[in-house]
Amino acid sequence: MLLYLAKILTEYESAFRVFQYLTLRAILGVLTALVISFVVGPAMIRRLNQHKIGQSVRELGPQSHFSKAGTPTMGGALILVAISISTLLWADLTSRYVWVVLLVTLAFGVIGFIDDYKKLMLQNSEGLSARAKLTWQSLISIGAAVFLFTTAQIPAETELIVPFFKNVVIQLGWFFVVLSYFVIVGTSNAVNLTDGLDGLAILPTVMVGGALGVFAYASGHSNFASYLGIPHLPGAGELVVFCGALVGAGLGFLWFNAYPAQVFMGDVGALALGAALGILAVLVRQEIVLLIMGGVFVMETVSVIVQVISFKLTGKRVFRMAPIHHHFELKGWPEPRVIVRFWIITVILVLFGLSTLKLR
Ligand code: 57M
Repeated sequence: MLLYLAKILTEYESAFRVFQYLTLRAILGVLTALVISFVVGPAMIRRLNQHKIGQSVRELGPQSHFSKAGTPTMGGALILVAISISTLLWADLTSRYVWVVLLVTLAFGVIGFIDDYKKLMLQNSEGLSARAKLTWQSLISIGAAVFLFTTAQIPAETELIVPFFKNVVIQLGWFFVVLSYFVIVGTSNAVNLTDGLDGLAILPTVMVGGALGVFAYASGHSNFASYLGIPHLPGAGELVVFCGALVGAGLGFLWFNAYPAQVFMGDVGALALGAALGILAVLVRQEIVLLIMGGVFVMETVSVIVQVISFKLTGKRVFRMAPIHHHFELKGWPEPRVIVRFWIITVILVLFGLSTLKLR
């Protein structure tokens, strides 16, 4: 919105041209989202507390979590508001990339919101049924993937880039829709599973989202793309503004979600942020790199799959409890130790993922 305004003002004062720079708008996106989170956050936590929108904690879980009962949840709504306002202010709203990422994120947020609302307000412990959740997640992700496939302007928009191999590019055809579906729905659910300790999901989301912003910037810039040997995706650079907003909103939320958390993000945050990372990876054609950088999300998900399969087949558990963060808690690690170690793992994986830009 402000880009449009700046373009008009440039006719009268050339200094406004500075707002056309993507990097400046991305930085302003980070700061705007941060400020919104800091300003709105405390009031929102107070209101959630007043309305008793607090988490119920399952008795099956680690004992250390019992004291968390009543912590306000649905803080993810704040993240989504901050991301949306900041993106609408600083991004080029004629970009279809911007609208796709924003709409998919918000649509997954609505699914999470309904789930949280049912659990908290209507005291229905099941929330939205797993089937209903998956159906809506599928409809949204397939809808977005079909839209991207049918409106693609160049082959690179639907090809699979294989990291480390400069000349290996796989033509996906309609398989693009299938792959995108699994990436978006898979990442959404993986982030949701990870969101079980204070700050455990949000900082890796910020780090991976920020790194995908680097990929967006590089792919959208013809010189950088050709220098790095990655496909040039005209217009993809605009996604860096959304990534900036995500980083700002995420850090603003972490301020309140850091151990001991004053607020949880709820499904409204976890499902939406996971979907945001998934669709970003699809848009910048870096699905495999997402798998690497989001290794913590992958590890959490695999731990649940292994635990469930092992229990069904042998009656024995591989982990003391899944997802794997509970396993370490039950081994006696204090919560902050698990969290910070998972963050460190993500730093390493994100650096490894970023290195694929040059190592090819
Ligand atoms: C939701 N929700 C957190 C909070 C957060 C198949 C099975 C593995 C599913 C899994 C599951 O339901 N996962 C998705 C996880 C919950 O947090 C809320 O949920 C939102 C995210 N969706 O924003 O609103 C609890 O997590 C803790 N928390 C924090 N800090 C945070 O910043 O401490 C969350 C955010 C909160 C709080 O205690 O109450 C959750 O963990 O429930 N189920 C599980 O994860 C359960 N695992 C399990 O049953 N394992 C079995 C089998 C089935 C694999 C096994 O190992 O044998 C565990 N969940 C809980 N207790 N609560 C079991 C123990």
